[in-house]
Amino acid sequence: MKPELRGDYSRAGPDYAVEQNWAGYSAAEHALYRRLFERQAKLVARYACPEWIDAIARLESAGREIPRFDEVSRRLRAATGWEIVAVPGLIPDDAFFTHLANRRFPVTVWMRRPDEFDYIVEPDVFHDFFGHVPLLFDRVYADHLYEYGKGGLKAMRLDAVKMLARLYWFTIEFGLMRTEGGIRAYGAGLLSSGGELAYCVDDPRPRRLPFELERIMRTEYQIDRYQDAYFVIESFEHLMRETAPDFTPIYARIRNLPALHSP
Ligand code: HBI
Ligand code: FE
Repeated sequence: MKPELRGDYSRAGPDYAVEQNWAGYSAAEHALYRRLFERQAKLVARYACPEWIDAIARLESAGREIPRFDEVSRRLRAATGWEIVAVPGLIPDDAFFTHLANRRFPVTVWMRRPDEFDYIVEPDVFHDFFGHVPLLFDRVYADHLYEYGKGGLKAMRLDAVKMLARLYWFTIEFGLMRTEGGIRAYGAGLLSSGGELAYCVDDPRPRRLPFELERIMRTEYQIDRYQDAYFVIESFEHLMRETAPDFTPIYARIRNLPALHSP
């Protein structure tokens, strides 16, 4: 992986899996995790989608300390057949897609520093666990992610990963959902963010666009600031339906069209 990544890749296997080494976390790291959890816990009732709220209730120990991945994996396997695979951080696309295509979600093992309480560039254990893991308990969401993983391996063969990564960005990381109670967040980047979780729902500035696959696949995104546009699904069933077709003709059609910036 790129040298500037901060995780310890020295003991990673060929699939980039590592031991979580739960005993290795310091009391300070558990305390920081708890502070992050408590900050978000104040916001999720108002801003998170119902599926996430239902799932976190089943992970009661999730707030006290950094979770034990093997313990959660046992619960997760029983619920949707998924499990957590501990990784040192960001991993190459083929390893990432292969894990998803085998119903394994890569969760980073390291914890951010206290000075990164409000913003962190690379996903740490809090972003990955708090943002991504609860929704893996939802059958439809989990099935979509499984299809995404298989689609990712295909996209690599078609040199279309850049287009597919935008789909992941505007759904799994920064997606919004329309619910009876109004717009709610399901994206992990939103659910784990101290500021963007309220912003994405309440702030009048960002655009909230109906889900449109081809438009999403053409839309550039910023990684170091709040999004100026979000895409809104009606439900995970809706997301599943919209992403069911074979993407090959779509890639061919949009590959050489200019990227869209402010969607
Ligand atoms: N690795 N650990 C980890 N987590 C991710 O979310 C991730 C990754 N590698 C590649 C990647 N995401 C994206 O490039 C793909 O969605 C395209
Ligand atoms: Fe993420």
